Amino acid sequence: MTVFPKNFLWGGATAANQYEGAWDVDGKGVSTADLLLGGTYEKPRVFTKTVKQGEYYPSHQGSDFYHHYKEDIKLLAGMGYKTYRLSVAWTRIFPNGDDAQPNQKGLDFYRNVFEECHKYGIEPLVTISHYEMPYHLTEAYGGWGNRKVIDFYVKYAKTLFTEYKDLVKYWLTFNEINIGMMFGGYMSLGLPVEDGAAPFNPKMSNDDIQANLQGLHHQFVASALAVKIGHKINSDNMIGCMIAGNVNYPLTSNPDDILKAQLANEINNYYCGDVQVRGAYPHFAKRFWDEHDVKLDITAEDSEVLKEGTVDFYSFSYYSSNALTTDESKADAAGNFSTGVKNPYLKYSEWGWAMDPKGLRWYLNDVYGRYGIPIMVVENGLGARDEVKADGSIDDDYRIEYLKGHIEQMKEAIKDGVDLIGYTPWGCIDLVSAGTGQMAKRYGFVYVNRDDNEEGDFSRTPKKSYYWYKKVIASDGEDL
Ligand code: BGP
Repeated sequence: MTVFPKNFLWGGATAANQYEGAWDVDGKGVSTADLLLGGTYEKPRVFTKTVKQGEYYPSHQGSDFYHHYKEDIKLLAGMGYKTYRLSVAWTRIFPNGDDAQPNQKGLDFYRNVFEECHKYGIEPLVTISHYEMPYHLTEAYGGWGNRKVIDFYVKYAKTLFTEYKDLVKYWLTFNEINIGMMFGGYMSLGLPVEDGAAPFNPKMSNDDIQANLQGLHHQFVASALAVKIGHKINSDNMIGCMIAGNVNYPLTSNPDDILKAQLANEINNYYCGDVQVRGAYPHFAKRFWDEHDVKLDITAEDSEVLKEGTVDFYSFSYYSSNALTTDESKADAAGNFSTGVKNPYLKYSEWGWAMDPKGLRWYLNDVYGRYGIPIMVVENGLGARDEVKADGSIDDDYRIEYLKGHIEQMKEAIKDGVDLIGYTPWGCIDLVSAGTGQMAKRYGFVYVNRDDNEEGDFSRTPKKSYYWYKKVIASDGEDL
């Protein structure tokens, strides 16, 4: 008997706007993600309102999955994948978002991709919206700030459920739905921002918080409606939420630190999780709204829909943890989603993200204890610079070590009693990083020959971790 259940969904994950490339072919419209300039290690990505040809490398080309999907899915099958998480680009299906009819070429592309997956017995897990939406919806309607956008999303989701009824059973309504409220809404909420504004903005004013939370509320309603429709179209559909898993520890046993960490976990994780899993806002929401002068427009009908459209499973991304303190003299912000301080017990990646496998066990137990529904870890991994050796090989032992540590902790969580049903590490084939817009920050088991200077022929090479992960899957997580 292995610890991981026999039908465990081993796999990997990507997202359209970071991976597909071909941003303007076959009728695809301009998405919000297409208007983000690439950043650097030090400088965040910035938004621009007009497409300036040539300035959007590498995101406009990604890893060119659009033209490599057969080869890529074969590589995933070579590792023994049971599932592959990918997103559909909304703008391939509805180029402007409010179009009367879907774009047939976009529908055909994903049908081909899903059929290719099934050729190898790989179950697609589809994110309906991953950090992007048609740009036209932000220009003409104000993005998720406008209730009308709910209808456009629902029409889009309904089109996918209907079109791929025979091919897709696992769905996620929105990627990291909590990110907009944590960092500002451009990437996930399509809220209008000034030309040049950075998409991640941790210093939000009360007005921004109001706008973000209202946009988020519209997304909640859209998600719940999609769940209801998805179940009606196919009662076998399993539709999940996707939360950026935010593990917040108190830096010390000072009760102030403990309360601060508790509040961070409540706001960053349970605010969204509770609405999507339990169907209602949590007890602490009202105080948070009052303290930030937020007045949400929530209709009686919305509340009914939220109750009826709860998800079938809980999924989340996990990369890192935060340590929090009220002691301002210790403020040396570290980590990806962190507003916290350095945790002296952990090592940090080159990008300043704390590496904390045990945080994953903590989070799994925490959310399972709260919700009691099946859980999937749909993103996890180490962003690193890989070096191609003279003989062409890539020895990414650091990545193996990172993933091994996390799989060991998932095992512990299963022994603890958590109903964990799947694991899809992030960027299984190298792709463009969302935060920096770079190719240099790689996550893959497969190397893509393309760099930040537009050099490389997009050829694919399995890294050392490819063969390691293949062994992990073949042994159901026993041979690490
Ligand atoms: C998550 C996103 C992904 C992804 C990942 C890694 O938040 O859902 O899209 O990119 O983070 O982040 P980065 O690419 O910035 O290293």
